[in-house]
Amino acid sequence: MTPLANDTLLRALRREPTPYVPIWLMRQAGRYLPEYATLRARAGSFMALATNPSLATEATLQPLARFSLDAAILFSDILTVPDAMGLGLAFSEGEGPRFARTASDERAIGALAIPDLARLRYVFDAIGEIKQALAGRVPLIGFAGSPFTLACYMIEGRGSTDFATVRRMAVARPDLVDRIVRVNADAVAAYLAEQARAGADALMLFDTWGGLLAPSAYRRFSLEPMRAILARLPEGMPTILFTRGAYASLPAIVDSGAACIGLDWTADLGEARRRHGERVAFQGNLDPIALTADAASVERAVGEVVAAAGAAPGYVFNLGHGVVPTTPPENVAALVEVVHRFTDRRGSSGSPSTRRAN
Ligand code: 1CP
Repeated sequence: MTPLANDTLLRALRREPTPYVPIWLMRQAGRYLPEYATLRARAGSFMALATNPSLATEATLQPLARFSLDAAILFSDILTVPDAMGLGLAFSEGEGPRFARTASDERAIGALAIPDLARLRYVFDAIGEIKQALAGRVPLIGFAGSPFTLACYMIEGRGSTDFATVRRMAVARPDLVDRIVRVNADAVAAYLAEQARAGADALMLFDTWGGLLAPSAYRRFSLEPMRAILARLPEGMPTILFTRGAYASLPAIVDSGAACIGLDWTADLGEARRRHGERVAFQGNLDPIALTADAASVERAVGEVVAAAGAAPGYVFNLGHGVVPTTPPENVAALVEVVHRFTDRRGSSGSPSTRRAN
């Protein structure tokens, strides 16, 4: 396998020193980029784009062509796994995901099974094609949804602001929620192991909705299944766990087995690093909305996040959640440049454009 020209992300995940703080962004490919809109229109739909390895490769590389990001993230979606379980995923323009079938009662949840990974072959093929196209420039992050976050969409069939049906079921029929997250954990463990075999250099679990739960329910229905997945991944694989809105559970999250913990913007990054920075790396946590402000404000906000993170190894710059579609691409360019400049530990030798290989 080609050695990486820029391995700052992998070093930071291992809490080794890096010449500067690596940066990548959740949803770095996507709707804020005009070339993404063009590509999506050419594909015809989000799923047509995501299931075509060459087009998915193109989408993955789009942000890297514009910005000196230190990692690529596979262009796909967390909901491809329940789709492969037979729930029938569709994305309509401007609406978000919809499943044709839900898994919201005892019969449907009982019938769920680990999907045949051949149905997700397009993802593994995309990883192979992306790795070739990257030619070792930067590492590639593979990912999956957390068992609980997947369950939210599987039970309700679509997005929601509060997932009240799921939270009611967690109280009234915890056995059903246990069952669905257990199947999802088995499916995600197999899926991520296959992503690693296909060439992913690091793996991330996206737990967007675990923070909706009370702490004890979070540990049972979200954190425990994530821990089970992490324990089954190949030895030494760098992993990132991101639960939005669960800062109160951080000590338990630090024990999950993940190498790196993603924080949203409501978390205290400085406190997290002081308390747990010897055990895990951290990733985050600029408010994504900050990127819709003027350039001087973006620079100030980045300075605050970088100061909170401190100089110790084991830190990856990111937003506290995904890039929002109204983000001006120029602000992302400024962000990447400012993070690299503010965190350069090599003194004044070499400008950012000459010192990085990507
Ligand atoms: O219309 C479009 O073109 C689709 C927009 C879009 C994109 C670009 C969706 C629909 N998914 C994606 C890609 C995607 N999704 C990635 C690609 C890699 C990257 O650049 O980061 C990743 C990692 C995801 C993960 C994802 N999908 C999550 C977890 C992270 C998060 O953002 O919270 C979730 C919850 C989803 C579901 C989903 N997919 C798409 C939408 C609009 C949603 C949210 C639906 C909702 O709850 O309302």
